Amino acid sequence: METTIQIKPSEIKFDEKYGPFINGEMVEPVNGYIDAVNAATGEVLSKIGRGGKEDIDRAVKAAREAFPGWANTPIEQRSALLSKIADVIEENQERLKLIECMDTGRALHEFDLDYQLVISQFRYFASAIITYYEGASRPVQNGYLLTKKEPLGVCGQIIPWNVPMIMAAAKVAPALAAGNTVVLKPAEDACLSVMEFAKLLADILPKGVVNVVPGIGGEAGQALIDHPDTDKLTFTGSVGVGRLVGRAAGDKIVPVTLELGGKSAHIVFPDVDIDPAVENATLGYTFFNGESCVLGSRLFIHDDIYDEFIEKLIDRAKEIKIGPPTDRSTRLASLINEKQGKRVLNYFEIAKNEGAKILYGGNRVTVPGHEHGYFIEPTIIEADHKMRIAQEEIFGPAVTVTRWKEVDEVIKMANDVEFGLAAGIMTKDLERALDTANKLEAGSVWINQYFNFQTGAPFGGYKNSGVGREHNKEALDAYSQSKTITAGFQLPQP
Ligand code: TXE
Repeated sequence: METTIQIKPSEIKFDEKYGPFINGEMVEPVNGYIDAVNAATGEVLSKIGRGGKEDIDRAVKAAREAFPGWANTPIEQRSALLSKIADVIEENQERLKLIECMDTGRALHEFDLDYQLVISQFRYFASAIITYYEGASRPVQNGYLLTKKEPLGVCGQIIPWNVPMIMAAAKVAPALAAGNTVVLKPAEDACLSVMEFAKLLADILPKGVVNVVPGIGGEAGQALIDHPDTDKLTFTGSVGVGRLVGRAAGDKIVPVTLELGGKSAHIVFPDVDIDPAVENATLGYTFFNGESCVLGSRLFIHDDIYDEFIEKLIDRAKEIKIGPPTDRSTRLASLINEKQGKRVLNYFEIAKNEGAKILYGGNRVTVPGHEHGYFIEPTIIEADHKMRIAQEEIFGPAVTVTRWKEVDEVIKMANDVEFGLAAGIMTKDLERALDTANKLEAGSVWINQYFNFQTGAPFGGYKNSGVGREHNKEALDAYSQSKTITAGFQLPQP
């Protein structure tokens, strides 16, 4: 849904500060503010609240108070309000896209896909909730049994910085649809679009139904997972923090959904048309600036076409326009911050030390007027699949390339990794594609078209990529609990 962007970056007006959004309004944080900077230029765009324990406590209390009212709101009304949220995001999307573009450093054109997914999440759950409660009852001896779904209560949700509004939508929409209230902790590195979203919600939802507390992971995030009065935890981010969230949920005995990292295999069979396959592979490792958990970051290319494929992959990488994020023709822009930039560059050093060969790229690029940003060349690295560069999540525009000859061998290599979030297959042979897809340990497998996200299809990971599924009705299960009521007739006295 490409829209004609009429707003210029210079026309975006930020609030001077974004405090935590609690009980329907922006409030003063207890611990002051931190700067929200433009990832590419370093310009301070605004200030965001440095949420702490007290702010989280206030937010959880507000969500708790709002819970009975929201849980008892008729589902048709909840559904209508979710549709309204979708409409309002749609109306404001040009502005939100630009805000998120400046905040994250990602190329503006990518946000067309982001916001298509954001809006469709709210529309999908507005619709899905209507058919979710089918109501099941059956006669039992001397009575009836019926089952019903109930919401869980207050949900603590923590999201990362790479696709802030996709993450917010994937968590908030199903939680609200199922009748829960929310405390959302967005990432300190990029949360301005989420704070603007909170402001939009103030006019739609009852107070306290959604509360948003920005802040640092070890402070606001930790306080949220440790808070004794939440009934569900949901997290997207690194495996390390995911383990902390999982432990906290275990200590409290509350359900948890985790969406963690990935290192997805993209397998190229020898029967492909090389040019479109190269295009798809390139998209697979460069979209989202490479800062995506589903990146097709391990390319396995069949021996018969390896040399030609690599040559064209390099030619394609040379054409990718690296430039200012807000320029619509830019295809690769700035990583989120210096820490992430240095981490990516350090992985290239690790690769060289391991004996991997950088076939193209590997360097930081300077974009005039955006010297603060970490613009990294699309990077193609020939590597053995056991090397660290081919096993660990880099989170940058880089791909390892590895040669294969036998299908069994490539499936084994594809699965020989701690993650299992996504995978890609390219071939014209559908039977072979489906057979391979069945054998891959991955939650989503894309055949001949990488990043083919469909709202309504389950999304989540195998192995260390997480627990649970989002984007579909399974998310409604994850935010609900079932109750069985058995009613007995009184037996006539003998
Ligand atoms: O993630 P963190 P970071 C991966 C990716 C990236 C790496 C590090 O490989 O390079 O993780 O990124 C909050 N208690 N992914 O450091 O720290 C934090 O404030 C509670 C993959 O940014 O996991 C933020 O809101 N919360 C991933 C969120 O967790 C805590 C997307 C994610 O931050 C916390 C992002 C704590 N103790 C990174 N510490 C994906 N799956 O898409 C931090 N947080």
